[in-house]
Amino acid sequence: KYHPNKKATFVLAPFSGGQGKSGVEDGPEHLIQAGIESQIKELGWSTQVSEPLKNTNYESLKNDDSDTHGNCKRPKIVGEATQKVYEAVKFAAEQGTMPITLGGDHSIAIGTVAGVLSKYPNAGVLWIDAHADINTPLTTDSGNLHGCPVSFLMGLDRESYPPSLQWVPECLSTKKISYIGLRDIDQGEKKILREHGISAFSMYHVDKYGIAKVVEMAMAAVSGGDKDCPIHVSYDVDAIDPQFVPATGTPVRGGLTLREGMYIVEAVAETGNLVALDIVECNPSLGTEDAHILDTITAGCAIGRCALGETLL
Ligand code: B3U
Ligand code: MN
Ligand code: MN
Repeated sequence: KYHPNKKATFVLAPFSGGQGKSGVEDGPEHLIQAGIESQIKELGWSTQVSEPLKNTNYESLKNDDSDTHGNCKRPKIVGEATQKVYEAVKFAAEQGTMPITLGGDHSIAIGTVAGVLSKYPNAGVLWIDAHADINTPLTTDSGNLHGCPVSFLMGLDRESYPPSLQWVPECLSTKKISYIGLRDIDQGEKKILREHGISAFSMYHVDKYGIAKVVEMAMAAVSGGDKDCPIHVSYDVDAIDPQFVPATGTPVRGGLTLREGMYIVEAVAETGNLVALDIVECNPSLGTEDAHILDTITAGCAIGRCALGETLL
């Protein structure tokens, strides 16, 4: 429906400043090396590549211990990198292409979601994750900004934002997001989810209703009755169980099977309403055997293919 011409832009976001572990900045290169772009071309898409972070070495900037604001770690580089990702995703969407952003840690979704919502203001966001990523600078214990992107997009606790993130538009309504895969949520996050009545399907709900029903309910929740509602999927690979996706920064057991993880994006593809995809938190450095890296990267590629229609007949 939204992409009859099948044009996609791979936005590479090799950024790790939203959390402490290095290696996640190598995710995009590994996914490209494993053939994600050529696999999607085989599905009939034409592709281009955008590298908004190319001329900055965020890894060297990451060691600046003075870059803090309250409890938040590295707000300056997170603010700068996410703003560049924002511009690139916005541009890709405005050109009528589907932005497929390869992370990097999940803080980059500040840029992707804001970019997509500037082109499609009524888009719904499906946040596929073991974590809710909705801490604010006031609630975060870790200080890692990859645990906070959703709250920045919603403007929660806005007065506590570091100057470098004040550019973020308050673009995401609490009614336009739904989570799938949650199983590790902080107390402060639970309070936010409850107080705002945010739609969330944890692993308990996946077990209770089955993945097909859960995806149907999540899409209904973000679409608000509009059968043509554009959908942005922000996919943190740690939603899938670490037995399938071990090379990620904060693995949590008891997750989605690989098939359940693929089904989510297949079902979105079937609607024709997908307008953007993020694949984040692949960290090849955290594989203790080669098979861990291969499993993680090939799962990332499979998410991309399924989202772009591989398994539709
Ligand atoms: N909620 C915790 C843990 C976490 C969030 N996202 C990931 N881990 N990947 C935090 O740090 O905010
Ligand atoms: Mn996440
Ligand atoms: Mn996560």
